[in-house]
Amino acid sequence: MSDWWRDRVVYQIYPRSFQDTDGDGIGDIPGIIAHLDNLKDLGIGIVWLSPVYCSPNEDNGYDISDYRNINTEYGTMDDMQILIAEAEKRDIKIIMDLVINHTSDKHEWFQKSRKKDSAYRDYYYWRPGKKGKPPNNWTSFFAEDCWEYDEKSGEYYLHLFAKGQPDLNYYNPKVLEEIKDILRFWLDKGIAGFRCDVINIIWKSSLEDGKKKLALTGSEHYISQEGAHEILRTLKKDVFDNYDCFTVGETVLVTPAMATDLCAKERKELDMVFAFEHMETDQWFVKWLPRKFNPKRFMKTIAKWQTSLEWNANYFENHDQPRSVSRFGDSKKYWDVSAKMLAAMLLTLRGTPYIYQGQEIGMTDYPFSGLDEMEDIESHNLNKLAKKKHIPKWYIWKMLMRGARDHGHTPVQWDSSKNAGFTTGKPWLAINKNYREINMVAQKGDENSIRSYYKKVIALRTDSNVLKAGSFVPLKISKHIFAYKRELNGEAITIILNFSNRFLKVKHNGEVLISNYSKMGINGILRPYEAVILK
Ligand code: TEU
Repeated sequence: MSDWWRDRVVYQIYPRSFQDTDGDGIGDIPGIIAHLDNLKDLGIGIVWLSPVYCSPNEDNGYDISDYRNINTEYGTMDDMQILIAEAEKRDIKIIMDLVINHTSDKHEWFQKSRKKDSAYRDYYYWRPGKKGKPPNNWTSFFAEDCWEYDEKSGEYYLHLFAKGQPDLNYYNPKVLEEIKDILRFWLDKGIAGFRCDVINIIWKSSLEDGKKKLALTGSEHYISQEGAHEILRTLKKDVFDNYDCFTVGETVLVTPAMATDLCAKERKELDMVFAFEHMETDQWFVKWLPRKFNPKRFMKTIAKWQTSLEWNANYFENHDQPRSVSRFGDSKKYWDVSAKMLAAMLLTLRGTPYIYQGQEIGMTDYPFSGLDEMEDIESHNLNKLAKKKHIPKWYIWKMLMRGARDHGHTPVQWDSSKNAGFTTGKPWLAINKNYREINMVAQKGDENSIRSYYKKVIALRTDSNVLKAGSFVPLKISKHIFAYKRELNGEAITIILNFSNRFLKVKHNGEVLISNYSKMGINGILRPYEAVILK
């Protein structure tokens, strides 16, 4: 079986915000089917679907109550089958989100587990408290305690995320068997792999107190433990190896060494991982503490990962992150060229590129005016915690504006009609007012648009073995310039990026394959946010 996932470009769909077809204000699977031709036209080869399984939506689908059924908001299993078949007709593979660190507390297993004498008790972590306090001092990813007391059984259960997301206990071998069955269920339906949610934290090597930290106290007991590696090897051997599929792990707090252990070919665990370090270069310790974006720090981190790992899963956006053009580019004066420059970089690094819905048209952060406009549980929890800690209101707002995941959740802007063509009903989350200027239809018809640029660079990559498989050689990282070469069998492609709003002098000889300015810059001088790809 070939490593086809190395040659394709992935597009992430957050179904809730993609396209509504039944007027309930929530995106659905028929809406995805309706846009498959659009994705094909862009040059997409793989679609990653954020969760569409049954869920009470405490964390928008990342709290699964039934792994074998589709959330009725999104459609039916028939819709899902049609989606897989229609995608296949267009040679687009579908991967699903695999959320197995936790389930929803509404999942049947947990409902049964709550009863103390049940055979399901050990599917989760239940522990008695310590002198009226939780079993340990760990804190959750969502700015709260990570133990919830259950009156009935007199014990606490562990939840590293929201209360409604109890952690599964992999010390019980039955749990892994259940998961294997679920994987086979979906792979048999024609799914081509999984994006594995927080997969490097599924094994807790002990439940002892953690060293006190600003965030995530206790994480030394569950980040990339040997137990997680073992589980991954088992899943690969017993399930994944029997299918033509691939896995990308979402791996929190990993170093390049840890990531290598998770995805080096010979270890037979995952095919690639999403690391976070480059996305943390504009924060202090946690994402809620914003730090001025420093291109050099960003580029250096990218170069470090490019040269440390054999293969990377490259991304600048996803459903947990603000919009990249607002963050790493200039969404005001240089919106167009800075979005294109980021596209050039994403698509020419070594690794599999992941585009998040709306990124290809340069969607921007949302100008929220208050917490009541935000839906995300993480933002609401952060607000509660920060208030408790007496952090001034204005600073809490600054934190929220920087970190709110809802920036990436506002509905996709399809056209300039009412509600940006997303829904005929009331959208579940506000639509960015800039949809009349920033939308898909307008950009599809304009050969100089951001979307057309994405399309061009995707095509260039798809046709180029150098860009698909070549080595990454850093050439220059200065305050604002990032230059690197991709090389394969004596052939080379050079990429030069200007991360500033100034004209900068950089020698670039060679045939220009693509520049993000419609008319070429002056040879040797890069215009603001210019990207050139040279042969
Ligand atoms: O995210 C894991 C994770 O680390 C999140 O906490 C994320 O980085 C967060 O925004 C940090 O502040 C995954 C999913 O991508 C996310 O959507 C889920 O909420 C989470 O797991 C729980 O399943």
